[in-house]
Amino acid sequence: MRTQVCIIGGGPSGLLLSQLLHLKGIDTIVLERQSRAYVLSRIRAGVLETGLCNLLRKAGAGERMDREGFIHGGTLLAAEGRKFRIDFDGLIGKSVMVYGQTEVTRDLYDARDRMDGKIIHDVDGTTIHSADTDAPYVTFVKDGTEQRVDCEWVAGCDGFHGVSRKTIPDSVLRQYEKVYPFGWLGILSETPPVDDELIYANHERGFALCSMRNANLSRYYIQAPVDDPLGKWSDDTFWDELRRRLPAEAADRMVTGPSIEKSIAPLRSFIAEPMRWGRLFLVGDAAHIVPPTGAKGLNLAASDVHYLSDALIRLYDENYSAGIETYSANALARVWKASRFSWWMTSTLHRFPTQTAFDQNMQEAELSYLENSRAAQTALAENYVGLPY
Ligand code: FAS
Ligand code: PHB
Repeated sequence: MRTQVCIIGGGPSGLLLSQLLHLKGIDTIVLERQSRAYVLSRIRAGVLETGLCNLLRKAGAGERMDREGFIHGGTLLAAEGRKFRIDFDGLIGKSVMVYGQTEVTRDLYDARDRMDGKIIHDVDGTTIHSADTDAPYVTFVKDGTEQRVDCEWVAGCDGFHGVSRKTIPDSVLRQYEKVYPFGWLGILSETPPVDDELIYANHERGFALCSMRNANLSRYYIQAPVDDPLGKWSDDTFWDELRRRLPAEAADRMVTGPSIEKSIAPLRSFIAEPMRWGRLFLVGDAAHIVPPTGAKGLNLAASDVHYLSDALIRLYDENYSAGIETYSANALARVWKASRFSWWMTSTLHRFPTQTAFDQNMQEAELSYLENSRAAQTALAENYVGLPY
C-alpha cells in the first residue's frame, strides 16, 4: 500500500488529522490497534475548548455536537463548604462545550465513513521504518499477514503507550515527567447532573469533580489511591464519599444511581521533545499527558492536529515547508503552557499525602485569592477555555 500520510492511531487526534487532510485532497491511511467498538467504549474527556469545536466543524463532524452539546459560560469551585463561580463569559467573553470524547470520536468515525476514509482496525506489531529518511514506511500485521505502507510522512497519533515516541532514538528524545501520588476514581451514572455547571471541589478528604454528558448522564470523579482495587468501591461507598466532599446544598440535592462505568485513572504530567524526528511527527497523547484537572488532554491533541494539518496542507498546496519545520516548537509552546495550568489546578485542588500545614495554608490562600480577585479569576478563565492556537 502507498499513501501520502500514514497515521498511527484511530483515536480523536488520528481521526481528526485524517479528516482535515482528506478534505484538502491529501491521502491518508489510519492504522488502529483496537476494534472500532473498543475505541468507542472508552469514557474519557468531557470539556471541549472553542478551538477543538471549530476544528470539528471544519472537519464536517460538528453538527451533532452543536445540537446536543452544552455550552458552559463558567464553572464552580468549592472549598470549605463554600461554592463560587468563575464566570468565563463575563470575564473574557468565551465559553466551553460539554460533550463527551466518546461522542467526538463517534462523530469523527462517521465523518471518515462518509468520505470512505481508509482505517484499518485490529492491527498488530505496528513498526515505523526509515523515519529519518525521505522514504519512510510502516509495517504491521493484520489477520496474521504482515503488510507494508509506503508513505511520505508518518503521524504518531497512537497515545501514551503507542510505538511512535519509542521510535525516536534516546539520543534525540528528551522526556519530562511528574507522577502524582493519587488517581481519579470516575463513574458514569444515568442520573441528572447535580448542578448546571461543573463543580471542582477541594476538600480535606480529597478532590472531587461533578461533571456531566447530558441532562440524564452524569460523570463524577473523586481523588483516590491509584492502586485501590475497584472492588473496594461499591456504588454506595462512592456516592457517600463524593457527598462528603461537596458543599451540603449540593450533596443534599444529588441524585444517585447505579454506575454504568467505573474506573481509576493515574495522574501524570508528561512531555516528550521534540515532537518531530525526520518524517515522523508526534501528536496528542503520544507526545504529552496532562492530569485531567484542567480538561486539557483532548484539547491539546486538537491544537497539535491544527498545527500539523495546516503545515502539511501548505506543504502540499504551496510547497511551503516552514510549518513542518516549526511544528514541534509551535505545538510544544502551547503544550507547556497547558501543562502548567493543569499542574496548577491539580496542585490547588488535591490533597497531597505529604503536604505540610504550610502547604495547606498555601492552598487555602490560593483559593481565597481566586474567590476574591477578578485578575485571578480571569487568569483561570483564559487558561480553562483554551489559550489561542
Ligand atoms: P488516544 O490514546 O485517545 O488514541 C490513541 C489511539 O492509538 C488508541 O485508539 C489506541 O488504541 C491506538 N494505538 C495505540 N498504540 C497503537 C499501535 N501500536 N498501533 C496502532 N494503534 C495504536 N482528557 C481530558 O481532557 N479530560 C479527561 O477527563 C480525560 N480522562 C482520561 C481518562 C483516561 C483513562 C485516559 C487514558 C485519558 C483521559 N484523558 C482526558 C486524556 C484523553 O482524553 C486524551 O488526551 C485523548 O484521548 C488524546 O487523544 P489521542 O492523542 O488521539 O490518543
Ligand atoms: C469529564 O467530564 O470527564 C471531565 C470534565 C472536566 C475535567 C475532567 C474531566 O477537568
